[in-house]
Amino acid sequence: MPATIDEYLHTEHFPHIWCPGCGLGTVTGSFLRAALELGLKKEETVVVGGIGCSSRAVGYLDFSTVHSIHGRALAFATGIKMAHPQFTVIVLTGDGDGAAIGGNHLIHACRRNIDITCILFNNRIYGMTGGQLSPQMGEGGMATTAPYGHEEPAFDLCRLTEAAGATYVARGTAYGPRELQRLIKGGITHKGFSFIEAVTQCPTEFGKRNAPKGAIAMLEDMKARAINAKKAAALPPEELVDRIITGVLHEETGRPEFAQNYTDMLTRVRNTE
Ligand SMILES: Cc1ncc(C[n+]2csc(CCOP(=O)(O)OP(=O)(O)O)c2C)c(N)n1
Repeated sequence: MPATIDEYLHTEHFPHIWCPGCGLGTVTGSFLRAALELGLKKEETVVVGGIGCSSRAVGYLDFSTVHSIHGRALAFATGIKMAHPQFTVIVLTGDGDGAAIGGNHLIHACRRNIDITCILFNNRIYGMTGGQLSPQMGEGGMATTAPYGHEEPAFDLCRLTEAAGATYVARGTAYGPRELQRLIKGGITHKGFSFIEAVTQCPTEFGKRNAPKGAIAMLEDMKARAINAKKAAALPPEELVDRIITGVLHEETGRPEFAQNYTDMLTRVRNTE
């Protein structure tokens, strides 16, 4: 059992590709501390990424890892969980990877309530490919593909995944790595589909074109906008505009879990043959 998070890392692959001030390492650190607290075994834990700066985290992790293809991390993870239901399966994905090209896989994984933990790093832009807009950018955001300002609203990914059937939904930020660690730990121990949105900063591609600029200003903005769900519940909706509501936003037990249901169905069919 690893004694430090370094034992879950391929430090020989460092230095990593992330820019100075990027929040992806902070979020990955929260995940690793949650894994350490839970004592996750490397050979029984599969971490799947798609493609993007965020998905690239899997390349530095010493679990059983798959660096898959853009948008399809949840499809790979679903196959892995169905073949090996005893494994802990975790997906690391970006807002482009998980909510744009991979958005359909996301809602169907929620609908199935398959026992996978999905951590979506939301930096509101395509970082790896040079700053194209993602569905999470929101109105007014500037991107290489929205040089005059983006016209579309973003999804509230937590409400989307709850409505689609996820049974554990939480949001944290790179400003609050300890809270994020707790939320991720809760997601991994939850039986069923867990979705954790990790709001994080991309000072390079997002900050190049949008305010606030620079990692410190972006983190201060996150701090000012974040509000715990319990405090938010006491406020009227107009006071929650532009706030980042954090904490466990939805948790439900008792709904059937897909891999278990499918295994039970196979047993039933075999017994009646
Ligand atoms: C099928 C396919 N389409 C497009 C790409 C190019 N591509 C690679 S990463 C990426 C966007 C990644 O954005 P996001 O998931 O938000 O991750 P970030 O880099 O911001 O962490 C795109 C469009 C690809 N690799 N494969």
